[in-house]
Amino acid sequence: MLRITIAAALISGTTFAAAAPRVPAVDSHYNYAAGQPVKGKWKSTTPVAVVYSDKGGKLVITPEQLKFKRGQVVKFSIRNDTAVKHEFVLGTTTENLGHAETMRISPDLERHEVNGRVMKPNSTVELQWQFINTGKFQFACLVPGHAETESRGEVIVE
Ligand SMILES: [Cu+2]
Repeated sequence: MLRITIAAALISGTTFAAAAPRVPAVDSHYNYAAGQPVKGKWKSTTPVAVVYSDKGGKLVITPEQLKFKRGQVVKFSIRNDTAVKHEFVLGTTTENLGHAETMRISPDLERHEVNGRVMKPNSTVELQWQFINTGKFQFACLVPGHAETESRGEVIVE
């Protein structure tokens, strides 16, 4: 009797997994609430252009808000149209505040985080990313002095 119950539980478990949203397996190597970086060619990748520009000494990031669906793979193409170094880091507000604090303490530390890119002046970088979780996230520049003053972009995943 007990064996039958376990078998039934296993079958219903399988059915549930098949009905779950089609989100590819999360790589446990990464631990970002916003999702994970993905490499290579994907059947369906959404190209998204983000531009950092200088408007009279003030950094303007466009667009200010982006909306995606859970599971969506996005190829960000981020252009830094300014004369200074900036960063594009994807995360929750808490994650980005933590990274900003780390950079403030150790400004010379080279960042190896895979949820962002460092942009040299007048350059374009790319980041292919899959949004695994729903929620509100942000993209920000966490360079010391910038993190405190520059505007941030908002990402909503539904
Ligand atoms: Cu910046």
